[in-house]
Amino acid sequence: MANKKAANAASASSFDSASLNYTKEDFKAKIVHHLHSTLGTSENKATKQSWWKATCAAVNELVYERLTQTQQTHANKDTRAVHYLSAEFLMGRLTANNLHNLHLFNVCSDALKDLGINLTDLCEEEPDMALGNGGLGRLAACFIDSLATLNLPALGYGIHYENGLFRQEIHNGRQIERPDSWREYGNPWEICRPESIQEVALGGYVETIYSEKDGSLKKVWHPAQKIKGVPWDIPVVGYNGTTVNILRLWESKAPESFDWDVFNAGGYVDAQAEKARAETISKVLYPNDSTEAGKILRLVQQYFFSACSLKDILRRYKRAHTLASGKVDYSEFANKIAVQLNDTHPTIAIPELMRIFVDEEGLGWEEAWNICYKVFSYTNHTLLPEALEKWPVYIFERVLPRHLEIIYEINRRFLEGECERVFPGNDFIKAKLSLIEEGSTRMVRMGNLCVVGSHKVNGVAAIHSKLVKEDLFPEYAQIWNDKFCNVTNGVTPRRWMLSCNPELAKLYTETLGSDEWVTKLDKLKDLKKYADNADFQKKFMAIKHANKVKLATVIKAETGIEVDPNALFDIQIKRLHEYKRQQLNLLYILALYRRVLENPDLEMTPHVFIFGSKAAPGYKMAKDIIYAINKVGERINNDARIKGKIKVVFMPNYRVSLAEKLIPAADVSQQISTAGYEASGTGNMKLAMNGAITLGTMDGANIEIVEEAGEENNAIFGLSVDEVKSVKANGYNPWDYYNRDHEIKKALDWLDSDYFTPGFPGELAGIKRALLEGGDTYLALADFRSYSDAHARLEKMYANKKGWAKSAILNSITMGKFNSDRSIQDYVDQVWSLETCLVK
Ligand code: GPW
Repeated sequence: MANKKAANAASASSFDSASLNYTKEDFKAKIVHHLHSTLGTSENKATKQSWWKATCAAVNELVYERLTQTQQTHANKDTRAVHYLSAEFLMGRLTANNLHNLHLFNVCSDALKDLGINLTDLCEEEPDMALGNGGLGRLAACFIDSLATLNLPALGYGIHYENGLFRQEIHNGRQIERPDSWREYGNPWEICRPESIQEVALGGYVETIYSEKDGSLKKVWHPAQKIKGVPWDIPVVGYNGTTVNILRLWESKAPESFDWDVFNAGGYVDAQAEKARAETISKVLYPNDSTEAGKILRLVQQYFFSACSLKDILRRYKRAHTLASGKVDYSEFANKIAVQLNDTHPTIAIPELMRIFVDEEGLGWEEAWNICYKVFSYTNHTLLPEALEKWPVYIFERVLPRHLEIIYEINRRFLEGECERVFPGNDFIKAKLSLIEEGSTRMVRMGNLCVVGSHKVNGVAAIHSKLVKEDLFPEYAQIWNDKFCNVTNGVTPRRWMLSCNPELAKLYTETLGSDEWVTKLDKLKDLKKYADNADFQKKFMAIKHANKVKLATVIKAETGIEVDPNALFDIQIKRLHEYKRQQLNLLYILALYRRVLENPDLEMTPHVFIFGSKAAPGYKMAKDIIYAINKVGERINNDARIKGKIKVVFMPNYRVSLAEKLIPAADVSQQISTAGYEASGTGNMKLAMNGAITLGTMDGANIEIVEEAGEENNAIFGLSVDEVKSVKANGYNPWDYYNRDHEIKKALDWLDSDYFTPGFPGELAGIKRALLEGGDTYLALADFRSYSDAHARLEKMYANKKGWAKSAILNSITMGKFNSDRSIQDYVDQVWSLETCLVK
């Protein structure tokens, strides 16, 4: 019985289709129908892209039905909902994900097979929806998957960038950025909603009007410009498929009416230029991860999507809460609306809601504020000073003059109220907590505004939340201790196991006799008894090997490099940043290469170092590190003396769909940030779930990962958060390490030669300089020896096949905590107090 159930759950399409009354034949008919009637082509002429779009159209028949059902149910019940405001949603591809969540993957695959088409191939037709930079944007994508899966009323709000994150090409080892036009040939998942267009204002001046009647002062904002926000909806299909929520992305347009005067005056060209300016707002995603661009356009983007989203929220609220008198009853607003700010990027929503309440809806300040802070909550994702947003006051004056006044008023009331009560007369602390930073250029501190204007502030891993409370905002924590909390990040097992590693998923489902783990990831712990089981280990390692074979093919196709699937696949995939320390990985590669050259008979497991990473286009050192990885790789990969013992692969254009191929094939997951700098990390979770062993520091969520999986099953090294603090406090001198550690010296001097860049000495010397003269801000040299020792421990572990299999299995099956469903449940319990709403 258990076996039969397992077989059904794992693979039989009869199970899938029966649950939805969708048979293979139905699906075939629908695809062919859409090929004809939607795509206007026929079976013998259709391109792969047409087949893909026809398949999406067939899936959408179901998606739209459920979307409508869900939205009606939420509206009828007037449910409390969370609104997740994020400048980034890194969705990747949606086809396989939607099919899995509807339990239609196997039916669809079989239907297409009959039509002579391979579904996996077809999925490759879909361009990634890369509307995000990295972890923060991908987290938002995992979270909306979990919100729908948990049947929670939720909307994602963001920007409909015409160009997502740049496409990376590598030319002679260097990163070149190319535009990413993800919807050039149409996107079958998005629906334009002209009926929900919003208009927002920018610039201009504020007029103060004195009322003769009651002596009050009224503020009237006379904006200089209006921008139209056109919503595009992406259905977000929950696993099991009953709840379909909406991700609403705003595209900027010039309002129809704007240019008539100019137009009639013969200003056709000016009018077109004006139109182009309006459309610039949603043109492109800023490619900076964890650093601030500080550009006016970025603030305009932030206001544009925050203001459009709030107007949308208010429109919906008013529909349900307008009294017979025509007045709106705002007493229920904070009970119905929760707004989560994904980092400080949408902070401007706080003064915008105050402006709407006070200037437009006629609420008193206190009444408005009492609603406002209860609505908002804020997630902090970094402690890096260069990533904490600050906007010059002069930019605010030009772009959002009324909002600046409101921020001043929030600040005045805070400093004279709560702040004065807890720190009476303490001007030093008041200056620190002020929403305005004084100085030659006065700045608005968006993080401080978030803390003052939210009822909850959370970090994204236990250690990070502690540092947010104790190091970043300690005085605020003295004022509002209970405001601060932790929600450890998570990732969706639907995309990051079920969909990207189907064979492993099948093994787990068959062994457990159920696929419950896909939502209740903790269930995988029941497999613990198999961690030592020779047969299970064999199956597990065979799947890993097959995934490595597949990846080797991709590597060959993308880079021309041959790698041996029997070698250890050691993977570091994440944005390029000095704090993430790809340069430390590179230093070790240099040291290892030298060891092999000096001792050609050195016994070692062949080792493939794989990188995937984009650098912010303006981040010189990051780009230099990419160049160095490629140049060092070129030399090593072509050095016959080392007999293929080391390979270095830099995979170009790292993105979600590439991550889905790399992660299932990883033996080792490098998570080597300087302790205290990586807020959480989420790639660490994805890799561990898929059976990679973590080579990492005690930073971010790594701490919680090894707490679950056992330190003995991973390779932990390096300074702890407290040790990093004390090393820095005692005056760190990287030269000491250079002078005392022979391998460090040799590796750095090598970079300062022309060994890797023949004829161009010193091309890689910038890295050495940053680590020595530059002071090695991220303590790479301090951690090098301990890192090298951890590598040695890994090698030893890998040599013991059974031991390795056991550790890999234990890593994979103990990651239940890092299911994003658990993160969302934590938000529900600690921050949002939402209720599930079942949709028929
Ligand atoms: F700087 N993160 C990111 F905090 O991907 F805003 N982009 C960003 O701009 C920022 C943070 C910001 C990442 C963190 O670096 C990573 O540690 C974390 O796991 C992720 O956000 C999701 O919380």
